[in-house]
Amino acid sequence: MKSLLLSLVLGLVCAQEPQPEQDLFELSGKWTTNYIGSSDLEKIGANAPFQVFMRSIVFDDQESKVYVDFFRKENGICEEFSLSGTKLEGNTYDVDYVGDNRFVINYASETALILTNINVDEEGNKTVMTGLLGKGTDIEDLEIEKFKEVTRANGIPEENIVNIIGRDDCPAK
Ligand code: SES
Repeated sequence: MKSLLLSLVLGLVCAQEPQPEQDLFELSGKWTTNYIGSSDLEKIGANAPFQVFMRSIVFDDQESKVYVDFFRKENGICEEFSLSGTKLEGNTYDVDYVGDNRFVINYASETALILTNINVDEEGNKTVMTGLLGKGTDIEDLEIEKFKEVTRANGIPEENIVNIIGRDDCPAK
């Protein structure tokens, strides 16, 4: 019975998976970082570069661009970053930020974005991160489950998931 329920839940979640070439333009706008999982916890700790407090993302698939706006903390001070990146094939995007980043959107809905980012820093260290972005604090349980699943599939243990929105005291914008 339990596994029946689980497969029903997984089936429902998978059915909403974006197509590889889905235009994400309509999901452009306000997004907040709710959770990040990381193969390296040091990259998402206080004052670390990937403790990213997202504010907005614009997917411009026509021009193969993406625009990401967020805050991070440096020495306890909120610093805003407005970055642009390039869309590669599928839902993969390339952004320069503390090294090179390749991120893919694993799941997209009106209320949640799940992404996986691979960062290769200036020293050549590779870090795999997953992010659950939302429209504020309320995210559906199913979407949190999906995020945990994506995180697990990337080899990131559950104890490496950090609640980011709870630490977000940077300007709302
Ligand atoms: C899980 C990583 C969160 C940071 C700025 C490059 C990396 N979120 C995006 N959306 Se793109 C990106 C992050």
